[in-house]
Amino acid sequence: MEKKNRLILALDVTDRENALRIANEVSDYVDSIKVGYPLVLGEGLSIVKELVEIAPVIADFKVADIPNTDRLICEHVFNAGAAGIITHGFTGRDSLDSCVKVANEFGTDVYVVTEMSHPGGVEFFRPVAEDIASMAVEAGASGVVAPATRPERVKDIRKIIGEELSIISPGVGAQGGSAADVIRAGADWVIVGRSIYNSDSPAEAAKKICDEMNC
Ligand code: 3DU
Repeated sequence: MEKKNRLILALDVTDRENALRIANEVSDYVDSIKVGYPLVLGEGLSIVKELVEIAPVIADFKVADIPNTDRLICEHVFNAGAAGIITHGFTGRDSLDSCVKVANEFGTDVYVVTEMSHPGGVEFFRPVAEDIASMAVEAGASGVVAPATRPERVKDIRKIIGEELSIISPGVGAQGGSAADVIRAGADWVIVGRSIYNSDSPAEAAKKICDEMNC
């Protein structure tokens, strides 16, 4: 993903019309659009084909299954035109390897969740986040997902993954995290949903976050 604005839009609206309107309004300010279950279950995977005309798409399906099922999911997503996919890592190295293999065939990116940004994200993830980050490096993932609500954890995870992998970081705005703080802590991109798509002016909201990060 080209680093221009350091902002990824989490497009968790559930209908095509709103999705395309918001995506078009913020396209100057975002490097990528993240879509997940809310929009794809609402409109089908074909929405990805439409959104890639506006910006590169990351599919946030938090893939977490056996290697064969993971492979099938990744193939669908990349055939639809997504430039990247978000996977879990707790399912183990063989499952992650399967996703990375498909991504390498398509020339796309795999981002692995380390520790989640919501309060419950510390319950089970905290003790394994570092191990998952190390595994992401060893498996040849493109990057990891780390919590903007805990910039100190982004710092910890950056130490483990080094400079080659990217950190994409959700939790800014509605979840309480600060874009500037988490970029300072070592994130490459922030992922922002509600603060943008629920705003009366998504473009102004996106611009404000960009300005905070000096991009
Ligand atoms: O809180 P927001 O509305 O800005 O949306 C954050 C997005 O990032 C949303 O799509 C959510 O599913 C995703 N996400 C997290 O919030 C936290 C994680 O650890 C991983 C993904």
